[in-house]
Amino acid sequence: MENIVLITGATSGIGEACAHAFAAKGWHVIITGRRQYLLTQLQQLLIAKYNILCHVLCFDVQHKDAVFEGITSLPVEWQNVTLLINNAGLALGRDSFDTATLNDWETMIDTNVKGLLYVSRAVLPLFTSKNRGHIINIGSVAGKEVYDKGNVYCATKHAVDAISKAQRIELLPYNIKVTCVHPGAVQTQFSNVRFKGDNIVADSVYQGYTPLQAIDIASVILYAASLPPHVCINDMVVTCTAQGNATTIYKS
Ligand code: NDP
Ligand code: 8X3
Repeated sequence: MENIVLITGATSGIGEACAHAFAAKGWHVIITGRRQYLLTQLQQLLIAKYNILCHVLCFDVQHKDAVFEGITSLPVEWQNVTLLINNAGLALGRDSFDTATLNDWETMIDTNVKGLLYVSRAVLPLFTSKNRGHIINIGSVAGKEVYDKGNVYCATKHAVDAISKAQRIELLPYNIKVTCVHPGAVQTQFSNVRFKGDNIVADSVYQGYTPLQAIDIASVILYAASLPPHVCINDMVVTCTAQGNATTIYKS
């Protein structure tokens, strides 16, 4: 099999849109997430709709052993993976530094930073052994600027930015591309998760302007993955037209 992509966080939002976008172009996909039933549903849909192969790995990226067990157990034909999209992530809460919940901080750090590190290291031998590969990390505008009550979420996305830069220089000897995509506001389950099921507040995040949709970011990721072997997009900040930076959205 040629052109295999492993996508973390494929049960929703940007990751799910990536699974569709890559499968539509004939890529075979390894989809991962914590919710097995959604992974199974998506696997069936992708196979039926795009006539591609799809492998499911169900794990929580926070759990180091589960990540390594899952990836090292890939059937041999799937070990030819050429692209990793480190997308699984979340924000929890929009609270001031002095009142934010420590558990929320820990979950964001364990998922967005440590989870991304575990998955990257687990997949890496499949790239280095073949002297090729592409890692696309999903950062955020929150990894470029810090906003009020963004504290630890912003810190985790700044870490993704730094990790991407480090991977890019340190993996040069293995001919591995590293791209970091930094979206602005994308209308997904992100805000429902951040505001812990308060869907009125979550919906209000996307009112008064036209936000990005998950497919917009998936299209950009697909573009970055489709360039010739000698071309690597290092870094992309992608917002909707109404958003100027992490804190400025023109609402009508
Ligand atoms: P969604 O909430 O729609 O999707 C998040 C995905 O991450 C789900 O598939 C979820 O799967 C997975 N996930 C979360 N925690 C874990 C975990 N511990 N282990 C494994 N998988 C996990 O949000 P988005 O699609 O918007 O978010 C995707 C990425 O994009 C995140 O990294 C986010 O920070 C980033 N981003 C989002 C923006 C936005 O405005 N939406 C803007 C900038 C960046 P499951 O629950 O099944 O495990
Ligand atoms: C998600 C976008 O603006 O809530 O990373 O940080 S934002």
